[in-house]
Amino acid sequence: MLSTIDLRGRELGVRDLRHLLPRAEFDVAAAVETVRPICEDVRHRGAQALYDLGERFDGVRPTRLRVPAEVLEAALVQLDPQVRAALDEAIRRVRLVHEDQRRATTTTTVVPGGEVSERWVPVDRVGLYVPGGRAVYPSSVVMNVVPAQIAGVGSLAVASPPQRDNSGAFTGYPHPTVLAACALLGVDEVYAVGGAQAVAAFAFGFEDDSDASGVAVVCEPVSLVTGPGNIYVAAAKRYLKGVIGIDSEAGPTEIAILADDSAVPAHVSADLVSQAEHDPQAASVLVTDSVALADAVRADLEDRVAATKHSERVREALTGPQSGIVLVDDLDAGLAVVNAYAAEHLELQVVDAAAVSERVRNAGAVFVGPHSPVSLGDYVAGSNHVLPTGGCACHSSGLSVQSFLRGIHVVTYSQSALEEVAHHVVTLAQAEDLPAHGEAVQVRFEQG
Ligand code: HSO
Ligand code: ZN
Repeated sequence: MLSTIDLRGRELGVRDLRHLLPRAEFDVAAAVETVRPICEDVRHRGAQALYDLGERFDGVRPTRLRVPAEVLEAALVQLDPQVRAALDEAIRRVRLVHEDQRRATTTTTVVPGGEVSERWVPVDRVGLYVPGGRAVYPSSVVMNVVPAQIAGVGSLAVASPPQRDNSGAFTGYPHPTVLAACALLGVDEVYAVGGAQAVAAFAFGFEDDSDASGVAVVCEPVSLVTGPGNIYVAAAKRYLKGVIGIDSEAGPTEIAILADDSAVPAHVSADLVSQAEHDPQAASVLVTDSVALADAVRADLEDRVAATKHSERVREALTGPQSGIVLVDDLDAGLAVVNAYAAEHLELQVVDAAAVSERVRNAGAVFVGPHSPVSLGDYVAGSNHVLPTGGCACHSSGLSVQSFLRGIHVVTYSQSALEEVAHHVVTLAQAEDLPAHGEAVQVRFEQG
């Protein structure tokens, strides 16, 4: 398990490294062709399309598209008390961290009488997608809803696929633990819609006049859609980008571990398996200068993979071309590798990990030292788990309060402050052959 990429003794630049390092091929462009008719069906047939598409893709016709309040309440009442305690603690910690991300208005006095402020204004309405295929993700409800609420988003809706095997009051609705997480966070607008059709429903809105309440349910369009999903969700986000804003096109999850011979093989192995459990296309990459560690991790993986619940999925992920062990000469070479790879999650299991973490330039999130595994961050570290994948950590950040805000520049100049700089406006307007720009300033200073 885990192929070896031996980079020892080689001087490699970023371009070479990106070429040599394992990475999943994720053809979103091809999937856009698949989701186009689905999104167009939702645009034109609205609620009826959503019922039909649920039946076709989720294997169950949603009972009602909008989850009734009493079903949300029932989910909270029936939530296992231990799960509730864990979710409460996750919410508390994620709130603590994200409250520190609030942005205050800044005002810069450029010259006396000339000011530029920046106001941070929340998006009016957002749609949060919570996947529900291979696993259920109440933790993703927390990671999406908390920053949106702290940003001050006024209107917030959640969509998650109806589950085939829910029974009783939950038949034809999203997983009850997802519903309970929504209820815990005070989210009351939840839709039993999954996949590409959920992104389209958010983008276009819809009206459902077949709702059993007898009152037509109206889902207003949103301005921004966030949240992870499979390749079809990513493709729908790409197709509808422009109609809506998006956070990112989250791909299969990735873990890279930079480890030296101080690392405990069982910890490294367990962490590699933990993220491989998400998806056969998930990537688990170990970067090390220690052949002894690499051998010990491989040995540990044999038993661990055989014994783990989702063994088949994990084995496929670990034997896939996107996963492997990268052997390097030393720590510096290892850092060059992980910076070129730009993993969604990077663990540092090395001597003096805190100092090494300051040299990390590209990663969605960094997990420092022996007691900070990625699965801590997935649930209760307080950090966000919606992170850039596929190398996007080179240019993008994970989900945060900032993702739900827009900075608006507010420009206020007095007459004298404008007059003082007018000649520069006129000069630049002439240089760009846009003289009317200059005249718009000059007209303010013409006599009589
Ligand atoms: N590791 C996933 C998040 C997650 N893990 C949710 C468990 N539940 C992507 O960061
Ligand atoms: Zn995870």
